[in-house]
Amino acid sequence: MNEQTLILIKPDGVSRGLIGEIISRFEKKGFKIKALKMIWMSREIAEKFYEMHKGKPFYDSLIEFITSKPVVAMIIEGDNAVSVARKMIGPTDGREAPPGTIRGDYALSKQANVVHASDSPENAYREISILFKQEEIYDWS
Ligand code: FUP
Repeated sequence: MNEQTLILIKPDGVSRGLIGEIISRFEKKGFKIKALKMIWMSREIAEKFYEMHKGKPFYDSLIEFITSKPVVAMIIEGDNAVSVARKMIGPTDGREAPPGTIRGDYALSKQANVVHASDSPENAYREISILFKQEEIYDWS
């Protein structure tokens, strides 16, 4: 099924010069890039984005981290985009993520894990609505 998902290149990925590498992986896989921008998340946006983690032990540190430097946000589209992108990024902890996944190849941390991808179509829709306006999204058809 054709789907959209939200990818974030996190502050560690941006500052380590991995923007091109990460975009390239999704492009080469066959996804269409529907929207792309570098943003510095405000605390308010970050809290909305990660609202499901509020109250968890890592929450304050996560908000601090994601607002520390700019991130690159993009919407990609393609067949089963949500689950395929989740497989491509790998599990949360870079130390456990298998080689070949983005986190497995570039991360050695659970927090600074280079990349985010929405975990469900509902969350993809929610996250896209938080970060993008309709006029920022390109219609390839
Ligand atoms: P993921 O879906 O793999 O991005 O991971 P989660 O939605 O469970 O967590 C969101 C982010 O919170 C992770 F990318 C990193 C951070 N986190 C921690 O720092 N410590 C944890 O124990 C769990 C998550």
